[in-house]
Amino acid sequence: MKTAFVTGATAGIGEATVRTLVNAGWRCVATGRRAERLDALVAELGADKVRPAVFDVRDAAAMELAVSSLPDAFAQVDLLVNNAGLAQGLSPAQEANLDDWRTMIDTNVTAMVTLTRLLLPGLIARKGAIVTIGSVAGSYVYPGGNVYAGSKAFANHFTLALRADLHGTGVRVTSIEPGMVETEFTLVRTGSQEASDRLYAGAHPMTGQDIADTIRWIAELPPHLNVNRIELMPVSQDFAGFRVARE
Ligand code: NDP
Ligand code: 8X3
Repeated sequence: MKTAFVTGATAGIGEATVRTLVNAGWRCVATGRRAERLDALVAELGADKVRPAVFDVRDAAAMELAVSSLPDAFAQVDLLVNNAGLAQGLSPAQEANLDDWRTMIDTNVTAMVTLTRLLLPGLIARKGAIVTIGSVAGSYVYPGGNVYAGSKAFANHFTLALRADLHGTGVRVTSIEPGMVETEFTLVRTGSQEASDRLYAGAHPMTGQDIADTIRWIAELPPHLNVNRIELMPVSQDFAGFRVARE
């Protein structure tokens, strides 16, 4: 049985990924700050299948402790799913809150590379795989995206760069770059359930399950095959965004 390490498993894409991988025969380390949600996953899927690891990914010492104290059954990680992340705010750069910017960089960039570096030796030893959840926001910018878009451009590109460094190791590396997925993402970004409901209403957005199915597909490809990057959107969304300001 293979083991996945899935960050951000208390909601959205990460939660669906743990459920999907476990139902496909994997074991999962499931991380997040909300312990009660991880406990619910353990109750649903079984303590032999899900190992909760409660820590804030911005706390490097807590992350290292969580990794080093994994019980034997979960310590040999074959698949890292770098999923934990967030956006905060939609203000234009000139009005944005610097604390929001730092939170996004600390979470989406610093924590992601820290965890990747920690798990890389084991992933190389086992010829494992790394899947990072980047975003279309890293390729196509939009007003108010500023640091979120920058952090996801970093995630998209760091993941491709990993592929170069891991050349010849047998480790597979994939950047998954989704568009609109209905999760708690917009609630977290705006602080408003109403704003979240409004964004998704009538848009037929993707679901966490759509992305989880993609992760499972990639994770279970034959060892000679690597998906470098994959961009997904709901049919209702596109990337046309040029504007002209006129006097
Ligand atoms: P959710 O808000 O539903 O889930 C985010 C997850 O990240 C939660 O489990 C949360 O756990 C975890 N997380 C956030 N901050 C921290 C932290 N400091 N420490 C530990 N865990 C943290 O959003 P999504 O499922 O949509 O987001 C998952 C990923 O997908 C993110 O990287 C996001 O940028 C990306 N993405 C999302 C898209 C969308 O439209 N929804 C589109 C493209 C990419 P907890 O709060 O319990 O700590
Ligand atoms: C999340 C998708 O378009 O809201 O990365 O930035 S978007």
